[in-house]
Amino acid sequence: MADSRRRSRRPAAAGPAAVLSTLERVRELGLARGLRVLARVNQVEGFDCPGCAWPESLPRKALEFCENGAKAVAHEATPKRVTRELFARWSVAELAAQDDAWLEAQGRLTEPMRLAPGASHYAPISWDAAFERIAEYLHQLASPDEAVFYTSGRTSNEAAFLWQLFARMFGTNNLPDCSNMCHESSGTGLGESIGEGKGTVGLADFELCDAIFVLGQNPGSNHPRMLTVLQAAKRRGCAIVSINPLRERGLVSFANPQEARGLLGFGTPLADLFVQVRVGGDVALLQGVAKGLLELEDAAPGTVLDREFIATHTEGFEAWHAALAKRSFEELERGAGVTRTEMRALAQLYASARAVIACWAMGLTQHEHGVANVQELVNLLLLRGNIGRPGAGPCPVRGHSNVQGDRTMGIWERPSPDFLARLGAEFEFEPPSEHGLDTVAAIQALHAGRARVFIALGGNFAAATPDTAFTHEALRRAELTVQISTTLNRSQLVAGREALILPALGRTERDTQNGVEQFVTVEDSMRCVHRSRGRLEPAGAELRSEPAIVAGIARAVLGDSPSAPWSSFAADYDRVRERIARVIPGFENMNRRVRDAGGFVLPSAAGARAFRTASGRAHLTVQEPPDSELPPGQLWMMTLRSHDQYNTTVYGGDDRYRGVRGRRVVLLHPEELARAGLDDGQAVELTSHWRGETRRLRGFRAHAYDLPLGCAATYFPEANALVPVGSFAARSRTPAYKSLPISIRADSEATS
Ligand SMILES: Nc1nc2c(c(=O)[nH]1)N[C@H]1C(S)=C(S)[C@@H](COP(=O)(O)OP(=O)(O)OC[C@H]3O[C@@H](n4cnc5c(=O)[nH]c(N)nc54)[C@H](O)[C@@H]3O)O[C@H]1N2
Ligand SMILES: Nc1nc2c(c(=O)[nH]1)N[C@H]1C(S)=C(S)[C@@H](COP(=O)(O)OP(=O)(O)OC[C@H]3O[C@@H](n4cnc5c(=O)[nH]c(N)nc54)[C@H](O)[C@@H]3O)O[C@H]1N2
Ligand SMILES: [Mo]
Repeated sequence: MADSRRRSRRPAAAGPAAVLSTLERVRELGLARGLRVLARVNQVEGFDCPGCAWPESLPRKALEFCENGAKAVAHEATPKRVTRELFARWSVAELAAQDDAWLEAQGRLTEPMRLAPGASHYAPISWDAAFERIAEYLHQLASPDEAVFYTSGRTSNEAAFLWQLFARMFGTNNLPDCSNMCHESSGTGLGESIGEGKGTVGLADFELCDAIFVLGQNPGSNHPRMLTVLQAAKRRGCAIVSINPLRERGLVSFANPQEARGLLGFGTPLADLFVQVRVGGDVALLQGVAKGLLELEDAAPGTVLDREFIATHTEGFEAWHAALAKRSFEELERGAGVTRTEMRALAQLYASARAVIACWAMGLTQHEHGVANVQELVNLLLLRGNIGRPGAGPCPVRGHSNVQGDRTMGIWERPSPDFLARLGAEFEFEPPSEHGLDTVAAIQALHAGRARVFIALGGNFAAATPDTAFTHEALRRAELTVQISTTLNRSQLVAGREALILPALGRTERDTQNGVEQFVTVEDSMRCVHRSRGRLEPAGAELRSEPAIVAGIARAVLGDSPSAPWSSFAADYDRVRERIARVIPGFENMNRRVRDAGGFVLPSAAGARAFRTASGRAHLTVQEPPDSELPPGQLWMMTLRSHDQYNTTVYGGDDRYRGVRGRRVVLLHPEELARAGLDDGQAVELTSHWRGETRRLRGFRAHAYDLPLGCAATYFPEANALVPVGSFAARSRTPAYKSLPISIRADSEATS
């Protein structure tokens, strides 16, 4: 545990460098246009930032965006265009030889393109002909379950609702999404423990808590607007704890660019306590903290645990207590890589805080024990009744700006019977009840030939998924792959026998249907549903909105019918929202309420201590700390985002806050470097190990870095080839992107 006041040579997060970097992006759009765009980000009458799902304040600040949000916006609003001439000049093989950053830098897609079977180049196709191709392929399938309908989390509620309706009317629940790779462990863990898969807190709770735990999250890069909220909490005396193998910059020191001090680069230290847990060590750590808490309770009975809450609202306490009693501090210290002194200090801090919020992201979810991580954290919250009262509760911080909303709309391969019954009643059909394919299962089904058509509503499936070689082979075996996208990316180039690219409008752009301007809606990480309306001139006259594209496909496949009039849905999104209001609880009067400034907040039953579990109580669950032992020479590797990327969209090679340049690097403790006989900067080869299988990657460079012994870090998506498709979290099936056993050796043939 280190003191946050220790002096550091690196500059504070955000501050002048962030402002300069933002201005640089804006200049690419032309200064006047760029500033006009940014003034609209996250405003009541503007568009929802496509960056992350962190909520906006009400009333809105004049500038509700951050450096990285500005990058995402500038990327979408770029003046560059991918035209039919580019596709005529470059074959698919030639494009595939370019790196991901080059592909994305070509700009916005402008018209539908088709790669005919056996062809070397994409060629233009009309929208109607493209929809007909899709219908032809879907109609010749032996079963609707041979089709896969993927969704990425930027998709609006309206498009998502139509998309899942179409898939189910077609006859399948094969609706994998990016959430399968993201917060699925949170949804699964929270669902079992507290009866619903979302967080229970709102922004107001951040003004009332006494401590905030931030586990496995790097808000400085991935949710920068969260730092402002942490800073405000800190200033009124709230304690902030970061539990992370890395001392992430944004939590060490934050210079708020919205304040004069911050603009000059003066940083506020945010975290009071850093617990440098080993990669994969959270279950052991949290159990150690719970042990410390029980010691405090024994020393002063009745003052530490919330006995009344435990008795009234939970079950499983005795079994949980008995299981914990059997664990020794020795074994927990080994598992966590943290001493019992630190565990006890954390317990003390937790016990002295009246109300606590626990925030987390991918550092907890992307492990084989991802669900166990989340549930052990919930156990800790339940022990002191830290749920369902002001200033307290679980807060999974979502990634994509509407990933939570897409789930609410029914994008899920395992829909509840209740949801299906309501959907079937509204649209007069019998929805399929059998569960569909999630992301991992979809890859395996495509590989085995059990799935034959793959259609993606956004995202970059070929690059975001694990086991790159296996996944690419799986996509290539498809008969038809379709990408509904805004930019050129890997997934369009790892094509099935036939492939289509359908260019979509982005968030920033005006969406006009039948001469009437439309808006869409999104749900943020804290259950607030609100409008998003773009104002920019669309990047091309041929672009269509996502709702219109989905409706176009559905109409070609299923035809318009009185119960599902697709053309009418696409013409007026109010008609889609009318249906959402009737099918999805909490959306009553959606059209009216979403027009209120700031929208409306979906209720949380767990947040009112009404747990929707079978017993009506929250569960304390018994978790087994994962085995942390590795054979000699192996390390636990996590894959991370840098400061200069949005998921698979890489803007550049500068991870500013971590002071790392270049992306094909592996970060290691200096002692691990020495142990492996490597020099800082040396060319290395990485090998992952899983159930006797190995996967190798060359062309990496070793980089000495402050992270725990026995651990390593690389960047996503460069390292995805090392992640076995079969290595995923128990129950949630989230790929174990952050606990991969690897070995490293010098790459003697590399020219460095
Ligand atoms: N600018 C920008 N913003 C983004 C994104 C982006 O790529 N760029 N992506 C969006 C998306 S989809 C998502 S899901 C979020 C992701 O947001 P994050 O979850 O913050 O992203 P990651 O880089 O995956 O970082 C995971 C953090 O977990 C830590 N960690 C890794 N393993 C462990 C562990 O075993 N235990 C603990 N305690 N910590 C661990 C890492 O050190 C790192 O700080 O961000 C969203 N926002
Ligand atoms: N190793 C490793 N792998 C990971 C992760 C990790 O931490 N480590 N994180 C995982 C996580 S958390 C996630 S969420 C997934 C992300 O997986 P995805 O969501 O599939 O991937 P993205 O990179 O966000 O998708 C970017 C593409 O979306 C398209 N796009 C952008 N905006 C729009 C839009 O408005 N409409 C449409 N139709 N298309 C649009 C663009 O063409 C762009 O190329 O990756 C996962 N993969
Ligand atoms: Mo994500």
